[in-house]
Amino acid sequence: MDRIWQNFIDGRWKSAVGGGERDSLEPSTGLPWARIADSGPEDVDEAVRAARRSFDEGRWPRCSAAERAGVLRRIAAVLRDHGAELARTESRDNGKPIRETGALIPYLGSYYDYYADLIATLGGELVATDKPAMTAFKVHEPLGVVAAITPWNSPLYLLATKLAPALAAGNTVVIKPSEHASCSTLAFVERLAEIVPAGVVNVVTGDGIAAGAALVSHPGVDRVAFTGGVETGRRVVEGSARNLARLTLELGGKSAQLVFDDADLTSAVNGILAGTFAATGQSCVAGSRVYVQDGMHDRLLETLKERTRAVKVGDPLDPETEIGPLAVDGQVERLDAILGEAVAAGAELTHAEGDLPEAGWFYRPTVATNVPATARLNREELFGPVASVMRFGDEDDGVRLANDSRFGLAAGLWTTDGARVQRLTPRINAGIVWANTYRMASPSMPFGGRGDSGYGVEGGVEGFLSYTQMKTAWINASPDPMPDPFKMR
Ligand code: TXE
Repeated sequence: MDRIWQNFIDGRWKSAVGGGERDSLEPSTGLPWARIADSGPEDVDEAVRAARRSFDEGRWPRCSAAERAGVLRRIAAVLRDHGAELARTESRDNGKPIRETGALIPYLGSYYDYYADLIATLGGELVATDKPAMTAFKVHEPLGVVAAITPWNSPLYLLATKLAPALAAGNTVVIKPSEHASCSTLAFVERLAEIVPAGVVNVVTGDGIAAGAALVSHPGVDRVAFTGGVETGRRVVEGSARNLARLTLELGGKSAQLVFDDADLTSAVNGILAGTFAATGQSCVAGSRVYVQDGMHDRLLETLKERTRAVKVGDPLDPETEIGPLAVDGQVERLDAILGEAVAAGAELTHAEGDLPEAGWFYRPTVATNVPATARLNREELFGPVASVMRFGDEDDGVRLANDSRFGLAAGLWTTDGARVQRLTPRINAGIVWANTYRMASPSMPFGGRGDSGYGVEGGVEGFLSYTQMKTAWINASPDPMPDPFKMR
């Protein structure tokens, strides 16, 4: 056992009130590697009260933007200086290959730096009105206590997109990481203890019902930022309604990639591999519905199958590993069931060929063909390394197929025709369109979906504003007395 982690509340480590703990399993072995607090409503209440006190009485919301920016820059430095060790923790905890976490986690510092830069320049604004002698202005104020609920597929990334703007705006935060992968969040927050005032960042671990639902519906919470599954998202809406907490929901997707006859084959194949196999397919933007135009179909499929057969599956801590295990117990059986249904309906599968490790929740990267449009494989978010490859005829056909989903998070276009990209981008029903690239993200670019993919954006200026509320002020600068409201002028 590597470590027993407690909750982090008001600057101190604390066991869950009832003393409960739960195992954190290592996906590459399926065995416990750490323990975390199994918290309930009382722990959540204590954390929210600490965050509330820090917001209502503490310095954080009232200190200068420059001071907050300084703290954000120190947080960014933690991610850069300790990125390698945090990446190792995350890779052990959720099985994501170290080649991905090792590159991503130090980069996450740029989210904290971006919001530090933003608040250093963002001011209020004077408003011209039709009323003489009045000074009218508007300013952005923090909302209060933010509940940040994160999933297991990319804990520190999905925390950065919430914590950085929330802190920049002057809010205080209670984080509830996934019970399946809490350790990298706890290790990160441990490094913040010397940097961020007590009570400003708190972490409560535990499952979705006892800890998550209690947090979302707590009367002391003003804003909920949620990334997770669709059904859970619906429950989060209901819970947060009790308190009319503001909400953003990032609920994943079933994104399409359209490959046209004129696409660059190598780029398209690399994009499909990145889109479906990165993070072992456990990525909200996974572009797993691949539609290929008739003239390109056979060539692309052959190349994709060849590359898939050679993908290296193995220990996530080995820098050579391209695909690690699935993060959560039970997902292998779920994927087997979904693929089994597709095969029974006529689908054919091509897998990676090397041996799989004996223990752990490993799954062979797979390309599926002849998948009926109605199969679960083509309808549900899979969260596994499987691409379905289908054909399409003309542009209209491609757009119709791409839009045939309840989700609306992302889409990829592969074509060398720039006018086509411009023509099709507005016709695609998704929050993000990537053309001749995939999985591109930056702190300055908003990110969010529509339909069953949720609502609201994270990232960019808009992401920051969603952690603020507007105050407008009128100041009467006239030397004349306030007129009597009951006398006609
Ligand atoms: O996520 P949950 P699950 C999708 C993906 C995956 C499926 C199920 O398809 O296979 O969802 O994953 C907390 N109130 N995504 O069930 O339950 C929970 O403890 C408040 C897409 O593991 O949504 C965890 O911290 N919180 C996705 C977080 O919600 C609750 C990322 C997410 O867990 C709660 C993850 C409740 N009632 C899964 N119930 C993406 N958008 O990238 C659970 N939680």
